[in-house]
Amino acid sequence: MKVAVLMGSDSDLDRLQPCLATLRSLEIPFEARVLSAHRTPADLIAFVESAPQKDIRIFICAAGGAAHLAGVVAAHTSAPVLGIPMDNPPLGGLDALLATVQMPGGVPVASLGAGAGGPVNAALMAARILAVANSDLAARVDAYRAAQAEKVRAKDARLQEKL
Ligand code: RP5
Repeated sequence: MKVAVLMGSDSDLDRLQPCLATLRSLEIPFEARVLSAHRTPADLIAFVESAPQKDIRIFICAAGGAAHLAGVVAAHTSAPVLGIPMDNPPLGGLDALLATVQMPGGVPVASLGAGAGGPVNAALMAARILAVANSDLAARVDAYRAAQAEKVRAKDARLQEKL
């Protein structure tokens, strides 16, 4: 089972690296592509329609501005679509967030948060969805949470030493 990570532009890539790193750390195979709902619509639709043959089960779609990427993908697949509103100027991601959360009934897109948490949480949400039917992955998701808690405890311990 694979995840597709789609971005509307290569200008989104740096901020998406934590998403790719999180998928790698959870051993989730993925494809990452620059595909635009506006600039390469035919290529985007061809990719989405070919996804079942490649065992792609979830789409993560990151776009800024008008952010139609996730909605267009959701119109062409029955798989879960996770939208990441990218925080671009001049409106700081509010534009992309509003586009992502205003999908009409019948065409679901789940929106992750704008800002740095969104890309990581998109990977973790994809992992949690796939983990429903994959106990090995569920164990890795549990381990991720445990490691995260351990890091916070270590930070607290360092703070206590300084006080
Ligand atoms: C969106 O427009 C892209 O996802 C990107 O976030 C934004 C700007 O794209 P570029 O003009 O940098 O290619 O479609």
